[in-house]
Amino acid sequence: MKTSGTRALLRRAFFGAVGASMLSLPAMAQAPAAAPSAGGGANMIDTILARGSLLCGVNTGLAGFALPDSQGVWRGFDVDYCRAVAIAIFGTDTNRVRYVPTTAQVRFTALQSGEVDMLSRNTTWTLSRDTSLGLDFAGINFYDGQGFMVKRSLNVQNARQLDGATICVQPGTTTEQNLADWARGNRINIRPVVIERLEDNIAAYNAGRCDAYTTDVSGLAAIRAVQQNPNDHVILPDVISKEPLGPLVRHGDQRFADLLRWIHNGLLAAEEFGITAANAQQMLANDPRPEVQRILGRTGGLGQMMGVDNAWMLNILRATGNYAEIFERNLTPIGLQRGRNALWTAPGGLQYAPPFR
Ligand SMILES: N[C@@H](CCC(=O)N[C@@H](CS)C(=O)NCC(=O)O)C(=O)O
Repeated sequence: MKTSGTRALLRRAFFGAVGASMLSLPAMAQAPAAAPSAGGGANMIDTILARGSLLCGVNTGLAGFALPDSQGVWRGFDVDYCRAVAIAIFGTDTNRVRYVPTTAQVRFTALQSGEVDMLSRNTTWTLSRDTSLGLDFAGINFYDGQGFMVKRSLNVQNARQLDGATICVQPGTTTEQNLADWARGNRINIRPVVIERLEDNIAAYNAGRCDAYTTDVSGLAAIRAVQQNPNDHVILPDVISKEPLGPLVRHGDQRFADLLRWIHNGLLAAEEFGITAANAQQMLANDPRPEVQRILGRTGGLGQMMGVDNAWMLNILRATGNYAEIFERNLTPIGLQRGRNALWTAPGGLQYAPPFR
């Protein structure tokens, strides 16, 4: 259980982050960086190396996923994926990632225009995003689904009881579409209140302008964790959609997409083989299993096949730890359990890495 001290810190960081992003967003919109010929077959690894940093599009501020701490250092599950990519490319993440906060609405334009090299934020893989937006999803690093949060005092037990309710929702999201589908499909009458910015949604929900707030369950957990009294809010048991979340890049450089895909696979494989931040170096020296030696880069030349150093996964693992370590450091504190995001070897787990060979 989290202490109220931690909660106060999370709260401060959350609202601080949102404030900062409000200032930086108009500037971002006006100045879409020197685009590395967006989508046009640019060699992203070389572009990033030449620039000296990775431009990683993250959330504007979601506890556990992407949020600056009290020192202004970005932390979270999605942030660790940005760091991992920088480490694969540069060998280190020290000052090699520039975090660009992106709202739900601007995120795809930010990626298409070249303002960011990749998105690492709660983005659902859908057919239309994968094809008509010219983007490529590099895997599913978090299996999620859409839920509802209500005030405990409303005494609502399940989503069906939301008939007639006002529900706050952000535009530019699958959330907005699913809410409409769900209401229509179940003949439930809801009144959506579409509010652009996350913090304005939360303010509206807190002020009682909406009976419920809806987004991915992971987002609800993050938002609930930074509420004044998390226990005053309930995440209903109903999950009305599939939200497979993962990092994405532009079409045009398969090598960069491959790198992201295999970083995620590498984090999973490391968990499967028991390679951690603390023991990676030692396992490189002592572990007799050939696949462990290939993951850690002693044999197989797998890094080279992707255009990075063979020690790519060793370096990443020493910095971020494996998938379980990333999950436990960032998401366990906001109350999320592994569930479907457990390895395939655990009951109900869906996370599965193809072979390292
Ligand atoms: N997974 C859904 C929803 C993702 C999403 O962007 N959710 C909102 C609500 S938690 C968010 O992150 N907003 C942050 C922002 O716009 O600043 C999607 O890909 O459309």
